[in-house]
Amino acid sequence: MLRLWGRSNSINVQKAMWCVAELGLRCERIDAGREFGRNKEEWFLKMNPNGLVPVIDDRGFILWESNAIVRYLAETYDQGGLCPDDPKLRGQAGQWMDWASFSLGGPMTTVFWQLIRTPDEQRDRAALDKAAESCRGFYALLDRHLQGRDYMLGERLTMADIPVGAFTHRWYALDVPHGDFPALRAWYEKLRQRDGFKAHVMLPLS
Ligand SMILES: N[C@@H](CCC(=O)N[C@@H](CS)C(=O)NCC(=O)O)C(=O)O
Repeated sequence: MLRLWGRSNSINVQKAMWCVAELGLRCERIDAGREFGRNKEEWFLKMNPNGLVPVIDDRGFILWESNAIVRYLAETYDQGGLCPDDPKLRGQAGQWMDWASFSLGGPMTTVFWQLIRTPDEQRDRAALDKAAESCRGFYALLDRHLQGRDYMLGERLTMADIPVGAFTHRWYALDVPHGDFPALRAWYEKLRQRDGFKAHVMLPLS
């Protein structure tokens, strides 16, 4: 059976677990990271020398990095579905997955840490406002992309939706001005109907 190490409130764990749920795979999730510890122990560092979650063990095959995990699971268990057959579409899926991590992810992490993990009196308001403004710019871009599309790559959910979808849930759960983005909101409402999204992404922020 597939095993995954990582606490349920980590966005990177959420991406992987949402993917697992979309694929209908049986998976044992073991809490690790922050208050659960385990991730700096020797046996864990043998799996992931970075000491970070998530990590999966798929019948002896160890893999870390959440986007790589999503890509591996989609390719292994749903080629032609979550993982598109067409190499061009697959390339675009990778493009949006990397964009979520390397463009949107930076300011989203600042907003999340400032609002959820930093006590009010220690908050850096200027950094928070600047990051939130930057996020609105990225969500405006996403809104334009989603106009006329049901999902990131067109008519069906693919692995391209997973990282941006997880960030978008956080965005709407964070207490900042979100901007008026109808296509983004319509896509997000579709994600909210999915069992895997409900179970693994729509969790209280902590
Ligand atoms: N690029 C990595 C980042 C992994 C990462 O930073 N994980 C965080 C949780 S989101 C972590 O393990 N933090 C330490 C901890 O929870 O103790 C990925 O996408 O998997």
